[in-house]
Order: sequence, then structure tokens, then C-alpha cells
Amino acid sequence: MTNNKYTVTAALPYANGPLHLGHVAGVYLPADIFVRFLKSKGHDVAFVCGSDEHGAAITLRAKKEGVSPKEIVDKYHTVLKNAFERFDIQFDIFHRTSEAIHYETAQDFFKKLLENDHFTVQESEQFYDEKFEQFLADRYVTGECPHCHNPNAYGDQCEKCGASLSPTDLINPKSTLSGESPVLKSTQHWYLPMQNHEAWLKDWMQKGELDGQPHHDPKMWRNQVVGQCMSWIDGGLHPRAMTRDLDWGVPVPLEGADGKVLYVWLDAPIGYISATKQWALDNQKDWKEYWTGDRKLVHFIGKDNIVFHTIIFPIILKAYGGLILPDNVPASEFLNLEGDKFSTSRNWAVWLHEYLERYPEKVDELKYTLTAIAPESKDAEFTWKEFQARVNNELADVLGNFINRALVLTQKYYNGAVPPLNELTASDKEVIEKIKGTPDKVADLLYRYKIREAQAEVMQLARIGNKYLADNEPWKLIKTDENRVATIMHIALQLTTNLAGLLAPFLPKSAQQIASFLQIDHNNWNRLGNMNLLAEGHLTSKPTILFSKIEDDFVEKEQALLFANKMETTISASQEKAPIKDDIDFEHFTQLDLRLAKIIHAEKVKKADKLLQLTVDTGIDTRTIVSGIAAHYSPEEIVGKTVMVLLNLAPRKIRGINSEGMVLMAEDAAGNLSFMTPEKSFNPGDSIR
Ligand code: B3M
Ligand code: ZN
Repeated sequence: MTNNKYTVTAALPYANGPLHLGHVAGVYLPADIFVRFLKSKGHDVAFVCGSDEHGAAITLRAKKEGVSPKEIVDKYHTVLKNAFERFDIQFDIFHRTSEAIHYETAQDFFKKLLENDHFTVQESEQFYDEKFEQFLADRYVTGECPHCHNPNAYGDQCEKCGASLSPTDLINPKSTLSGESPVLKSTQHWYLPMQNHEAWLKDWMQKGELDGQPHHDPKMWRNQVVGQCMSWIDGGLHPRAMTRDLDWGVPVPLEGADGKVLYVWLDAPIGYISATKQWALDNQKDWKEYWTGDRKLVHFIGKDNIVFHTIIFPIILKAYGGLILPDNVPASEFLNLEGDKFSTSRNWAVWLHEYLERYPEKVDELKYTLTAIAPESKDAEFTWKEFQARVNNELADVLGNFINRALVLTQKYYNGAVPPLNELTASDKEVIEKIKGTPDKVADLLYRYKIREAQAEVMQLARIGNKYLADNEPWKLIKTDENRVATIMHIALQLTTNLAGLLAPFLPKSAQQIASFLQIDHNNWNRLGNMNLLAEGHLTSKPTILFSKIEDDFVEKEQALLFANKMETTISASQEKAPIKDDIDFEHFTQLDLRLAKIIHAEKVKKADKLLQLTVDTGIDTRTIVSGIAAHYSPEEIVGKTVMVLLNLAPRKIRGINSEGMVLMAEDAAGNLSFMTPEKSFNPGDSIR
């Protein structure tokens, strides 16, 4: 066994809403399993997490709810903390980045990096809302996407075509604060020149070396993590602003920097360190032991946080000096739900706290299912049918059935006492070999962050136990060969005891129940793989049923709830119309040349899954228009349609195609699009007024 020391972090959830199963399956559950295993192996481990309480995600939620950011983070920090506790995720500390110790730590990082010339100062033009007298972070600017013309694109990204944007790319940008057009104003920020770190980052990521010394085994990293990180590096790293003009966040600790705060992705990862500091204070430890020396640092995150944990934070840690860099960043892919992506805005989610309110007694059932389908290397799908199958066919029919039989028969034949082990058959020896070999196999998988496979190996041992009893039928043999039954039951009980220890990281509550049936302490991994965990004569107690089956009406109820929530959200969203834009005068309107046109050809735009290239007959000419409707229409089905177009929109290059005009579409609350087609058979070139 390695005696490595570990500091394990789990991505700090934004304190702007509850957790859904996708968050749990991808980050918090695998991290908790890994840490429980390490502690059971006797490793020195610190497991830190906490609420991420700054950034636009928080202030936008506060604005939406008409309360202060502080009220938002106080509310959701409590919701998050309670949900983790009830789901039995055992952080050593669940801290929060609005605490003073975090401000001090983050400001210390900023000052030290500044003093050591790791920042450059740059003036830049940034959108400013004159009514609110506030600079606008990217998410505070919305406008029309220049690529797909989505009218509600954000300043950093268009959620419809996926394009990453800068606020100045938007057509007709608006401030989300006042709804008015923002002005560009010069502002000063401190930038991290990431390009200066490309060389060592490449060696670190590709060779596992740091400053010419071996640091970690790059083969242990998940391909998608290295791939995403290297594509960023190969694409060329650029200076990145590490401060923002916001009134909510860690203030920049400099004279004359009023109104400026640290960029949330500078401050949040430092939250892992401030959480460790607080935990060390609470437990009379030295926090530096957990961030220096030969300790392994492991960050459990979702894939949308990879570059922050493999490029930006490592640069900050290295620039600060004397601190360890991640030994591994096991990032997960995404979990989808019943055929669609989890979506907070469409309320397409199973919220953890709501599940726990409905089924407080089914924590391990959910843990088992989410681990069994975990999106470790590719996106995965949660369905209530899958949940029912995993619980009924595996937990109840295999694991629960085996444990129950082993203990009930021991009560029945031996009043609970462990019988002697007599002469062994070949099949006995095979089972004993499996008992001896499984713990190391599971441990090796866990050390390599293959948590889903590790759980499957444990379940395989339960399957072997179940089959062993079914094949040997001690309930029949007991009438004719008591010696043989004693051996069978002895082996079954040793297998049960090994299972209790093996299950402990994955299904802690169930493992504890099994241990209480056996009257043993099960949390010591290094004792596993033995046939002497229970002495002959040791008294076990009467078992209870571990897992009750999930009936069909459970599945139907949950599915109905999901669709009802979505419908409710869609309806309420449809009632929430976008605010009417500012008045324009008549001559402005007359400048718009709106006509009917016929689509005479359509084709997909290469490498742009949202765009179609249309050829339209305008009655005056034939021209090309690029339109963001590929997710809604196929090229074949729209040729011949008469549609509304804006002819005199200045031509724009979109993905290298010269687009002359815009096809006008209606869009509903759920984001569906429809052409505006005349109800009479008008012709191309006919005007619209
Ligand atoms: N708050 C989670 C997210 O991007 C983000 C993680 C911070 S870890 C330092 O959803
Ligand atoms: Zn777009």
C-alpha cells in the first residue's frame, strides 16, 4: 500500500441554487467515495469543499429575486450544506468564500503575485451602464448573436449556437441592469499573462514533470482532461483579466482600486486553501501540511471547470510559490436526465434536496445508481427506469438477498454463531480466492479513479456469494451433511464481512447496517481479503431487509413530476415576456426593407451544427443568407418555403460565408422557432409593411 498523503477537493458549488443529480454524480459522490476509501486504507487525507459565493452567477440570481447577493449566498449555502449532510457526503469542512479568512487568503495571493510581477496592468474598453453607474461583467450584457442571430445571447456565450463571444461582438448590446444600450468606457485591470507559462504547463500536463522533476503519472489522467487542457495550450494562451468591475466579490487590495474585485476564477480555487486553513484552525493542525511537501492534491470537478483547474489555478499556485500542484484532476463528463440535458432554467432536473425530502431512507439506492452510471469518460443518462432496475435487480436481488440468506441461515442453524470451517471443495477454494483477490482489485481501480468499475467489482463479489449459496443449497444439505453446511456458511459469513468493508466507501449506510448484523467494525480496508475476519463462534445478529424494491408506480410518479415541473416552468417562462424595447420613430421603421422571399436551396454549414446556408429568391435577386435554424429545420424540408426576410441588413461574414440579410423567425418560450409565412400565396419581392 502506498502511504501517500492526500488533499482532496470537490468543486465549490455556486451558492445560487440547489444541487441536482448531475452535480452529485459527476463531482461530489465520486470524491466522497475516493476519500472514504483512502481513510479506510489509513491514508492521511483532508477533504475540503464549500460554497462559491462570488461572480456574476450570484449577482444575477440576486437581481432576479430582487434581494442582495448576501441574502442569496446565505440561503443557498445552507441549502447546499444540508443537502450534502443528508446525502452523507462527508467533507472535513464545507466552508464558504464569503468568510473573512477567504478574503484574507485571496488578497494575500493577489498581493504576492503582484509584488512578484506575475500580473500585467492593461487598460481596456468595457461596457458601462450609465444609469446604474456600473461596469458590466460579460453576463450582464445581452444582445443578438452575430452568428445565429439569437436575440438573447450573453456577453460571454451564445447558448443557442454555443459560440463563445465577447460583449463587443453582440449586435445591439443591452445592459441586463437597465435594459438600455451600454457605453464603452476605459477601465484598468490586472491580467495574468498565461502565455508566459505555456512551456512548463506543457511538460507538466504531457510528461507529468514539474521544473524537470517527476511530478505525477500523466497516464493516470483522464484523456478528456488532458485533451481539453492541451487544446487550450496549443490554441495559444492569452492574458486573462484577474479583476472585474463588480460590487460583489473579494475587493482588490490596492489603493485606488475601489469598485474592483478579484475575478471569481482567481478567488474560488483559492477557496480550497482558505477552507483548509479554517479546518486546520478548528482542528489544531497546520494548514501548510496540506498544501506543501509530498502530498497528493486531487481536484474532483465537472468538465466545464477543467481549464480553471489545469491551467489557471496551477499557474497561480506555482506563481505564489512553495505550494503543491494537482496530482490528478478527475473531471467527469455530463449526466443527462430522461433523454435531455439537466437544465435549471427549464427545471428539468431531479433536485437532491427534494429527492431527500421524498426518500430519506433511499440514500444508498441513489448513490449506488449514480455510481453505476457515472459519466467518468463519456456523458451518461439517468432515468427512473434505470434507478428501478439497479435497485431491484442488483441491490435487492443480489446483494440484499445474499446478505439476508447468509445471516438468516446462521441464525436458524447456529443461533447466530459462526460455524467451523471444515474440508474444502474446489468451488469453496474458488470463492475463497475471489474473497482474497477482490480488495486489491477494487483498491487499484479506486487509486486510478475508476470508481464506477470499482463498485462493479464489489457487486461482482456479491454475485459470487449469491451463486455460491444457490449452487450449494445449504437449506437442503442441512438434513444430510451438517459438516458441509458449516463450511458453506462459514465461507458465506467471511464473504459477507469482506463485503461490509468493500461496500463502506460506496454505500456507507448499508455497509454500517451489515457490520451491525455481524457485530464487527468494518472500516479497515487493510484487514480485507481474509478468511479470518470472523472467529469461529463469533455471534452475529438477526438481519433486517437492506433494500426494498422500487415499484412501477414510483417510477411513474417521478416521471410525471418531472414533466409537470417542466411544463410549469415553460408556461411561467412564456408568461415572462422579454421587456419591450425602446420606442423608435416611424422613419426608422421605414428604413427596414422587409420582403417575402422564397428559399430555393439550403445546406448545412460545415462545422457549425446550428447554421444553415440558404439561397433565397428575393424577387429582385438571388442571395445567400446564413441562418441559425439547423437545430430546428433540415435543409430538405424548407426548400420552396416563402418566408420573411430583412433585405437591407448590412452583409456579414459568418463562418466565412457572406450573408446578405436575415430570415425572420418567431420563437416561443421553449426556444422553438417558426418561419413567418404569408397566409396567401404572395410572391418573392412582395413587400412587408
Ligand atoms: N463554482 C462551479 C461551476 O462552475 C464553480 C466551481 C468552482 S471550484 C473552485 O458550476
Ligand atoms: Zn448564436
